[in-house]
Amino acid sequence: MFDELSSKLDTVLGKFRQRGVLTESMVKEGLREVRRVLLEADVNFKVTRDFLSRVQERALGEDVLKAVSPGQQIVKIVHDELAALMGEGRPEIKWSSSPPTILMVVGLQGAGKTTTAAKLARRFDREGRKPMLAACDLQRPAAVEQLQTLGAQIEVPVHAGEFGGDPVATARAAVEAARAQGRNTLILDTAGRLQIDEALMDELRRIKTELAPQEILLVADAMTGQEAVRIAEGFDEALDISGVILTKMDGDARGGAALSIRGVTGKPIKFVGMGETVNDLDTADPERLAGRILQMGDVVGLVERAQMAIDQEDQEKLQEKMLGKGRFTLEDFLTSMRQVQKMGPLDQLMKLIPGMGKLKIPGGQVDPKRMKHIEAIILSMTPLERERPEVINGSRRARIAKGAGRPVSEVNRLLKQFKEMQGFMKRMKGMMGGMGGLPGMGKGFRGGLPFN
Ligand SMILES: Nc1nc2c(ncn2[C@@H]2O[C@H](COP(=O)(O)OP(=O)(O)O)[C@@H](O)[C@H]2O)c(=O)[nH]1
Ligand SMILES: [Mg+2]
Repeated sequence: MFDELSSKLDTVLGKFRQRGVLTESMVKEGLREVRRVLLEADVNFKVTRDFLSRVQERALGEDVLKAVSPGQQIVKIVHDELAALMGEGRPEIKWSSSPPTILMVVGLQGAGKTTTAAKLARRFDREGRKPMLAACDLQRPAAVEQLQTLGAQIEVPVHAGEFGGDPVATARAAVEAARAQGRNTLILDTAGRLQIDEALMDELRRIKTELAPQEILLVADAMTGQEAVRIAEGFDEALDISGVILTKMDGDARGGAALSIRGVTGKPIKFVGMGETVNDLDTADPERLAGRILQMGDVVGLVERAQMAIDQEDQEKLQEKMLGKGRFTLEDFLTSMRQVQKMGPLDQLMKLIPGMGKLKIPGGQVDPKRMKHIEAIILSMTPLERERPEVINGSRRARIAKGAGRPVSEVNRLLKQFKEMQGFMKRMKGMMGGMGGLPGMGKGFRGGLPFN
């Protein structure tokens, strides 16, 4: 997601990072580049203009220009302003104190309403709520059927209206059904059109008036770029929506839609659709969205996952060895490998690390069986050998192989990989040093390890 926007911003902001002391004209020139990137990524021009004027005002402040590393500060300002633009904190659902909580899903035809309604039901069900789906799109016979199929798949009851019937009456009956069946969360799937039209808005307004839903969530297709902004404006004017769900963010959607919708309507992006199955719905965290746009990596996600698996102290020691002055030994290799195993697939983790997204890691995943073999080999080494693998000569290799019950070729392979990894780590140290640490990265950075 946001790949295109990310990598472009990365290039522009990279220039900032390299510069020492900044002059006013350098800042302006740099921000012109940022402007071009945002517009190219389909960010609304008005949103872009307002955004840049805020950034420029802060960036031209005395403090920044005189700072030790003004470039970095500007990157940080851009990041902060992006996060602010995306909203604050994680957007929540407004739950009703007298159930059922009613959520109305609205949007144009094909935006992903029906799919998203089912995804929401799935999520709420997993969270221990008792969802019910209501099919209020009665214009196309297939629409009701589609929701019923999805409902059956996730084992959530579906209240369906009759084809050609009155959607308002159906919605009202659905509320009754939910109450009668003790379902505390009702998700209404509504009809869509190819374009915003008065008849549709009128129908939706009537449902809104009748049911007074807690949430009116606009489902918008992220692939449509600027168009999504216009649509969001239209729906917001007619219905005063409470939030937006951006679908198809798994495709090559341009990140601009998310920024623009938020900037133009002021309504939060609450969820993002990441695929066609009922599980492909993520909560939208503004900090994370902003971070991704800037290619700072999804540091929060990375840290969260790493912390689940890794003991804090171990982690700091390891990080010091990887990125600091410490020597990285085979013993550390073993520790880190065990930790990474607990974290999940390596290639996925690496995507979360700033700048590592594009990096190809051979193999990517660690095969548990190979892990066991590697472990056996390292455990057959003496402490000296683990500390200084360069002492491992031919006869030591043979002894280690025998002890581990693995062929000598495997010992050789491991030693070769370890050497490659040390090289990789050196390069990484160089990179990290060159960047001098990125905003928000600091101690939060927890690296994965490259091996296959
Ligand atoms: N890749 C992807 N496809 C999606 C997503 N959400 C919906 N779709 C697909 O978009 C198409 C239209 O979805 P549907 O729910 O029927 O849209 P509706 O007309 O608004 O109800 C279907 O083929 C869905 O599988 C998403 O987040 N990612
Ligand atoms: Mg539909």
